[in-house]
Amino acid sequence: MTCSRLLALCAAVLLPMAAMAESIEGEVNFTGKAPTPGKLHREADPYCAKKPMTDPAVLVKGGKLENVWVHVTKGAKDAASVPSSVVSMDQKDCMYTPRMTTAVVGQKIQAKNGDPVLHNVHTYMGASTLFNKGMPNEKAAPIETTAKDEGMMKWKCDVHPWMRGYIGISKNGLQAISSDSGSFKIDNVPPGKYTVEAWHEKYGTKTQEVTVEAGKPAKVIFKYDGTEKGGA
Ligand SMILES: [Cu+2]
Repeated sequence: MTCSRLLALCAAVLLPMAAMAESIEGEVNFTGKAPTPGKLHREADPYCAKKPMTDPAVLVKGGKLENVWVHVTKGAKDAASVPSSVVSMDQKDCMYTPRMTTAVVGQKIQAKNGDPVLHNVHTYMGASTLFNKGMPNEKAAPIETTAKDEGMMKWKCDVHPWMRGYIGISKNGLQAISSDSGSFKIDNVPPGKYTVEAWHEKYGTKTQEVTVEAGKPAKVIFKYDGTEKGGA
Protein backbone atom coordinates (compact mmCIF):
# COMPACT_ATOMS: atom_id res chain seq x y z
CA MET A 1 0.00 0.00 0.00
CA THR A 2 1.37 3.41 -0.88
CA CYS A 3 1.83 6.03 1.73
CA SER A 4 -0.89 8.22 0.28
CA ARG A 5 -3.40 5.36 0.20
CA LEU A 6 -2.58 4.55 3.84
CA LEU A 7 -3.14 8.16 4.85
CA ALA A 8 -6.46 8.22 3.04
CA LEU A 9 -7.51 5.07 4.88
CA CYS A 10 -6.49 6.54 8.25
CA ALA A 11 -8.33 9.75 7.51
CA ALA A 12 -11.45 7.84 6.50
CA VAL A 13 -11.42 5.93 9.80
CA LEU A 14 -10.34 8.67 12.17
CA LEU A 15 -12.17 11.75 10.90
CA PRO A 16 -15.69 10.47 11.56
CA MET A 17 -14.63 9.50 15.10
CA ALA A 18 -13.27 12.97 15.71
CA ALA A 19 -16.40 14.50 14.25
CA MET A 20 -18.56 12.69 16.78
CA ALA A 21 -16.71 13.76 19.88
CA GLU A 22 -16.28 17.50 20.09
CA SER A 23 -16.98 19.50 23.19
CA ILE A 24 -18.42 22.81 24.27
CA GLU A 25 -16.31 24.18 27.07
CA GLY A 26 -15.73 27.43 28.82
CA GLU A 27 -16.36 29.27 32.02
CA VAL A 28 -18.84 31.42 33.86
CA ASN A 29 -17.47 34.80 34.88
CA PHE A 30 -18.87 36.95 37.64
CA THR A 31 -17.96 40.56 36.95
CA GLY A 32 -19.79 42.27 39.82
CA LYS A 33 -18.84 42.47 43.47
CA ALA A 34 -19.17 39.00 44.94
CA PRO A 35 -21.84 39.00 47.64
CA THR A 36 -20.83 37.74 51.08
CA PRO A 37 -22.82 34.57 51.81
CA GLY A 38 -25.26 35.23 54.64
CA LYS A 39 -25.69 33.02 57.69
CA LEU A 40 -28.47 30.45 57.36
CA HIS A 41 -31.01 30.53 60.18
CA ARG A 42 -31.08 26.91 61.22
CA GLU A 43 -31.83 27.47 64.91
CA ALA A 44 -35.39 26.09 64.81
CA ASP A 45 -34.14 22.51 64.57
CA PRO A 46 -31.69 21.58 67.36
CA TYR A 47 -29.95 18.98 65.17
CA CYS A 48 -29.40 21.37 62.25
CA ALA A 49 -28.46 24.20 64.63
CA LYS A 50 -25.39 22.26 65.78
CA LYS A 51 -23.64 23.11 62.49
CA PRO A 52 -23.73 26.80 61.59
CA MET A 53 -23.69 27.30 57.81
CA THR A 54 -23.74 30.09 55.29
CA ASP A 55 -26.01 30.28 52.25
CA PRO A 56 -24.41 28.50 49.26
CA ALA A 57 -26.78 30.07 46.69
CA VAL A 58 -24.07 32.33 45.21
CA LEU A 59 -20.56 30.90 45.19
CA VAL A 60 -17.96 33.17 43.60
CA LYS A 61 -14.23 32.54 43.72
CA GLY A 62 -11.70 34.61 41.82
CA GLY A 63 -14.41 36.15 39.64
CA LYS A 64 -15.88 32.77 38.62
CA LEU A 65 -19.38 31.56 39.40
CA GLU A 66 -20.04 28.00 40.60
CA ASN A 67 -23.23 25.94 40.20
CA VAL A 68 -24.46 27.23 36.88
CA TRP A 69 -26.33 24.67 34.79
CA VAL A 70 -25.05 24.99 31.22
CA HIS A 71 -27.08 23.01 28.71
CA VAL A 72 -27.89 22.79 25.02
CA THR A 73 -31.50 23.86 24.45
CA LYS A 74 -31.68 23.88 20.63
CA GLY A 75 -29.96 22.06 17.78
CA ALA A 76 -29.33 18.68 19.40
CA LYS A 77 -31.00 15.30 19.03
CA ASP A 78 -32.32 13.47 22.07
CA ALA A 79 -29.71 11.35 23.86
CA ALA A 80 -29.14 8.02 22.10
CA SER A 81 -29.34 6.21 25.42
CA VAL A 82 -30.28 6.99 28.98
CA PRO A 83 -27.45 6.61 31.52
CA SER A 84 -27.96 3.52 33.70
CA SER A 85 -26.46 5.32 36.72
CA VAL A 86 -28.82 6.63 39.39
CA VAL A 87 -28.71 10.34 40.19
CA SER A 88 -28.60 10.68 43.94
CA MET A 89 -29.81 13.62 46.00
CA ASP A 90 -28.87 13.22 49.65
CA GLN A 91 -29.90 15.20 52.68
CA LYS A 92 -26.89 15.65 54.95
CA ASP A 93 -26.45 18.10 57.81
CA CYS A 94 -29.81 19.57 56.80
CA MET A 95 -28.62 20.51 53.32
CA TYR A 96 -29.35 18.95 49.92
CA THR A 97 -26.15 17.35 48.69
CA PRO A 98 -25.07 18.03 45.99
CA ARG A 99 -26.50 21.52 45.64
CA MET A 100 -26.82 21.02 41.89
CA THR A 101 -26.47 18.10 39.51
CA THR A 102 -27.90 16.84 36.22
CA ALA A 103 -30.02 14.00 34.84
CA VAL A 104 -31.20 12.87 31.42
CA VAL A 105 -34.93 12.36 30.72
CA GLY A 106 -35.66 8.74 31.64
CA GLN A 107 -32.83 8.50 34.16
CA LYS A 108 -33.53 7.22 37.67
CA ILE A 109 -33.31 9.70 40.54
CA GLN A 110 -33.06 8.73 44.19
CA ALA A 111 -33.60 10.84 47.31
CA LYS A 112 -31.91 9.79 50.53
CA ASN A 113 -31.88 11.04 54.09
CA GLY A 114 -28.51 10.85 55.84
CA ASP A 115 -29.75 12.74 58.90
CA PRO A 116 -31.40 11.42 62.09
CA VAL A 117 -34.18 14.01 61.68
CA LEU A 118 -37.32 14.44 59.58
CA HIS A 119 -36.97 16.02 56.16
CA ASN A 120 -40.02 16.53 53.98
CA VAL A 121 -38.81 16.34 50.41
CA HIS A 122 -40.87 18.58 48.14
CA THR A 123 -39.81 18.67 44.49
CA TYR A 124 -41.07 21.01 41.80
CA MET A 125 -40.89 21.56 38.07
CA GLY A 126 -41.85 25.20 37.70
CA ALA A 127 -44.73 25.71 40.15
CA SER A 128 -45.98 22.11 39.85
CA THR A 129 -45.23 19.59 42.58
CA LEU A 130 -43.50 16.42 41.34
CA PHE A 131 -43.60 14.64 44.69
CA ASN A 132 -43.95 15.61 48.31
CA LYS A 133 -42.89 13.02 50.84
CA GLY A 134 -41.55 12.86 54.39
CA MET A 135 -38.41 10.93 55.30
CA PRO A 136 -38.41 10.57 59.12
CA ASN A 137 -34.70 9.77 59.59
CA GLU A 138 -31.69 8.02 58.08
CA LYS A 139 -33.51 4.67 58.21
CA ALA A 140 -36.15 5.90 55.75
CA ALA A 141 -36.18 3.97 52.49
CA PRO A 142 -34.91 6.05 49.55
CA ILE A 143 -37.52 7.73 47.37
CA GLU A 144 -37.19 6.50 43.78
CA THR A 145 -38.35 8.55 40.83
CA THR A 146 -37.55 9.08 37.16
CA ALA A 147 -36.61 12.27 35.33
CA LYS A 148 -39.69 12.91 33.16
CA ASP A 149 -39.53 16.38 31.63
CA GLU A 150 -36.81 18.73 30.53
CA GLY A 151 -36.16 21.64 32.87
CA MET A 152 -34.95 22.46 36.34
CA MET A 153 -36.17 20.11 39.05
CA LYS A 154 -36.16 22.09 42.28
CA TRP A 155 -35.83 20.49 45.69
CA LYS A 156 -37.16 22.05 48.86
CA CYS A 157 -37.74 20.73 52.36
CA ASP A 158 -41.04 21.70 53.97
CA VAL A 159 -39.47 21.35 57.45
CA HIS A 160 -36.30 23.41 56.86
CA PRO A 161 -36.97 26.42 54.62
CA TRP A 162 -33.29 27.06 53.83
CA MET A 163 -32.79 23.67 52.13
CA ARG A 164 -32.46 23.86 48.33
CA GLY A 165 -31.29 21.43 45.68
CA TYR A 166 -31.36 21.45 41.88
CA ILE A 167 -31.27 18.78 39.18
CA GLY A 168 -31.05 20.09 35.62
CA ILE A 169 -32.91 17.65 33.38
CA SER A 170 -32.12 17.43 29.68
CA LYS A 171 -33.41 15.32 26.77
CA ASN A 172 -30.16 15.49 24.84
CA GLY A 173 -27.81 15.05 27.80
CA LEU A 174 -25.54 17.85 26.55
CA GLN A 175 -25.08 19.62 29.88
CA ALA A 176 -22.68 20.40 32.69
CA ILE A 177 -22.48 22.30 35.97
CA SER A 178 -19.85 24.99 36.45
CA SER A 179 -17.19 23.92 38.93
CA ASP A 180 -15.74 25.92 41.82
CA SER A 181 -13.35 27.46 39.28
CA GLY A 182 -16.35 28.43 37.10
CA SER A 183 -15.37 26.02 34.33
CA PHE A 184 -17.61 23.58 32.49
CA LYS A 185 -17.22 21.05 29.70
CA ILE A 186 -19.99 19.42 27.70
CA ASP A 187 -18.68 16.30 25.95
CA ASN A 188 -19.83 14.32 22.91
CA VAL A 189 -21.23 17.23 20.93
CA PRO A 190 -21.50 16.54 17.18
CA PRO A 191 -20.53 19.43 14.88
CA GLY A 192 -23.47 21.79 14.38
CA LYS A 193 -25.18 24.97 15.49
CA TYR A 194 -26.60 25.07 18.99
CA THR A 195 -28.28 27.33 21.48
CA VAL A 196 -26.63 27.00 24.86
CA GLU A 197 -28.32 28.26 27.99
CA ALA A 198 -26.79 29.02 31.38
CA TRP A 199 -29.06 28.94 34.43
CA HIS A 200 -28.19 30.13 37.92
CA GLU A 201 -30.54 29.72 40.88
CA LYS A 202 -30.42 33.44 41.78
CA TYR A 203 -29.41 35.16 38.56
CA GLY A 204 -31.45 33.22 36.01
CA THR A 205 -30.65 32.50 32.39
CA LYS A 206 -28.25 33.68 29.69
CA THR A 207 -28.15 32.20 26.20
CA GLN A 208 -25.59 32.04 23.43
CA GLU A 209 -25.48 30.64 19.93
CA VAL A 210 -22.56 28.28 19.46
CA THR A 211 -21.14 26.62 16.36
CA VAL A 212 -19.19 23.44 16.91
CA GLU A 213 -16.76 22.51 14.14
CA ALA A 214 -15.11 19.18 13.57
CA GLY A 215 -11.73 18.91 15.23
CA LYS A 216 -11.89 21.73 17.72
CA PRO A 217 -13.80 22.38 20.91
CA ALA A 218 -16.15 25.35 20.96
CA LYS A 219 -15.34 27.94 23.63
CA VAL A 220 -18.13 29.76 25.42
CA ILE A 221 -17.86 32.41 28.13
CA PHE A 222 -20.95 33.38 30.11
CA LYS A 223 -20.97 36.53 32.22
CA TYR A 224 -23.09 37.51 35.20
CA ASP A 225 -22.64 40.78 37.06
CA GLY A 226 -24.96 40.12 40.00
CA THR A 227 -27.74 42.51 38.93
CA GLU A 228 -29.67 39.73 37.15
CA LYS A 229 -32.84 38.27 38.57
CA GLY A 230 -35.00 35.34 37.62
CA GLY A 231 -33.57 32.04 38.87
CA ALA A 232 -35.44 29.77 41.25
CU1 LIG B 1 -35.24 19.20 55.98
